[in-house]
Amino acid sequence: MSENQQTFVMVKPDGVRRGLIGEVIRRIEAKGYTVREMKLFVIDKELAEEHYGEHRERPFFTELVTFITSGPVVAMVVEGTDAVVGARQIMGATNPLEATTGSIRGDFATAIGENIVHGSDSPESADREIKLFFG
Ligand code: DAT
Ligand code: MG
Repeated sequence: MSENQQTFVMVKPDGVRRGLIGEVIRRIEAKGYTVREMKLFVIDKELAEEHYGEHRERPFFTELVTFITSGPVVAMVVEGTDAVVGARQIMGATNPLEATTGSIRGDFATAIGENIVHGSDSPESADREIKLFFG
C-alpha cells in the first residue's frame, strides 16, 4: 500500500560546492514531491557523528564526518507518496559506479565518498533524521 510520507534529504557539501542544489531540488519536485522545510548551514562535528551514528565502527567514519562538515549542506524535509523509497530512487545507489544513469549519483558523481546527496533509508530513519535536523 502506498502512503504519504516525509523523508529527510540533504545536498552534501560536494553538491553545494558544485552548484547542484537547484538540480537536486528540480529532480525531487519533478518527480512529484514537495519540499516542506529547508535550510543551508554547516553541520558541526557533534551533529555529524549523531547523524551517521550507525557507521561509527566503519573504517571510513572519520573521513565521512570530515567530509560532511567541510562546507554548507542543504537539509530538507521532502513529502509525497512513498517519499522514502522514491527519494532514494532519484538518488541512485550509494556507490556512483553502481548508480544508474538518470539518477543523481549516476549522473553527477564518481566516488562513493562524494556522492552529492543523502536520503533516509527507512521511515524510522526519516523520523529520527527530521527530528535531529529540524526538531
Ligand atoms: P547511503 O548514503 O546510500 O544511505 P550509507 O548509509 O551506507 O549509504 O553510507 C553513508 C555514506 O557513507 C555514503 O553516502 C557514502 C559513505 N560511504 C558508504 N560506504 C563507504 C565506503 N565503503 N567508503 C567510503 N565512504 C562510504
Ligand atoms: Mg544511509
